[in-house]
Amino acid sequence: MSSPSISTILRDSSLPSGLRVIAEKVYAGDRITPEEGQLLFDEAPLGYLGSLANHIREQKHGDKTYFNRNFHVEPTNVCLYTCTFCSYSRRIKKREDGWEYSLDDIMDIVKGYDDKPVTEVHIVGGVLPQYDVPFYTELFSRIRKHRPDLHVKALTPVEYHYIFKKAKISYEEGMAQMKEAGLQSMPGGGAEIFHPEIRDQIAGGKCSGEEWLRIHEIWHGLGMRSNATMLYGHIEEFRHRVDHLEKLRELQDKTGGFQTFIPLKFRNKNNEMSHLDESTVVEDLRNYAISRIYLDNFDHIKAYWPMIGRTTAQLSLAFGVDDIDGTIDDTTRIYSMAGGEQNPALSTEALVKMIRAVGRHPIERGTLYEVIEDFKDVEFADDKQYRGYTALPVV
Ligand code: V47
Ligand code: SF4
Repeated sequence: MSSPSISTILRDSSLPSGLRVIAEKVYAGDRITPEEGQLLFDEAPLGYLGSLANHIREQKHGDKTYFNRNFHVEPTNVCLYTCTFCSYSRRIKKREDGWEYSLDDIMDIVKGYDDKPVTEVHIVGGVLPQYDVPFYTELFSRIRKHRPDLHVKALTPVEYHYIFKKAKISYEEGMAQMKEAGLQSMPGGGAEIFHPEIRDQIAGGKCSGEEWLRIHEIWHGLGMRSNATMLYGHIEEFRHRVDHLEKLRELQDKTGGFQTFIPLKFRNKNNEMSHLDESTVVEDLRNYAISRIYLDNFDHIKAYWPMIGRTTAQLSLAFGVDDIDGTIDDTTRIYSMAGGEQNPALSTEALVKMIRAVGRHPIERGTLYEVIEDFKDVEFADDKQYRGYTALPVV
């Protein structure tokens, strides 16, 4: 895939000096400042951002594009909190409209995948008192015992902060217990926007930005890995996004424990912020590219396709993204309820074809980015055409 190179960008005499300095820094492999991050959000054109972000992406990964085979388990959609962007949760007063699975219910869901070649279970859901430390330690150890090859990626600092407080144990003690029980990594959710000016309005009551960062720091200190997200495109300003990225970059300098950054586009169906317009595709691509440029110490930038749709996910691969997640089944309701894909299920073959159709090299990965299967030379029966995308010939 080709975008104008940075040297082409640098030959453009009409390029404003601030943007030229940033392009020179990226070319030299240097870090940009928060002020330069702000300038990118305020003024940088899409084509310029794509060139810089793609340069970094190709320096780090060439054409490699990662996906994994996972499934989601959501123990409950009833929640004590009332985040204004959440389309998924039911208030506790209306808990009869939701679901609250027991340990056995969840194990039945996990067992339903026994004959499927999944490598990861992603567990996240609402916050309720019965889902406490003993519940989750029992769940993690039962899953690991039942299926040791399945990587358990579970819960966020939102749940951990709540359950450790309730159990009157420190974050350090709590995360050590989770590791002991079989937790292997933490997903990136619950980060939203760290800055209290925004967080207090959209996610008041749940853990603060500092607490979110502290729990990840402790987890990394145990030698473990996690992801990070940013929920963007609602009431925040660009300066709040820069602040969020800066805090993640600072923590990553300290621990090196983050694997992937996942920008999450706010979807406006069925929630208290439905009156807000959603960000445009151009804004989404600009945000991916700036994230790639800013987070020089993150290995991967992920586009979560069930949320942004397949076509934007394909486009994002030219704007700094090198991972498009992956599912094999319809197991998450978080995004379909908020306006994402109604049936977020794609077979491995379909994901591979989506990636190839934009000239990239698909690789199935495990949660920790270990290569499970390289699909560069794997041929499928109908390689010429896939749901309107023109697939490239297999090379
Ligand atoms: O924290 C909720 C977001 C997150 C909406 O780590 C919404 O691999 C948009 O973090 N519009 C949970 N976003 C999901 C998450 C995630 C997803 C995929 C992969 C990984 C990973 C992590 O979903 C929440 C919140 O920020 N969210 N409602 C909405 N209306
Ligand atoms: Fe609860 Fe999470 Fe929804 Fe907030 S985003 S209301 S914490 S389920």
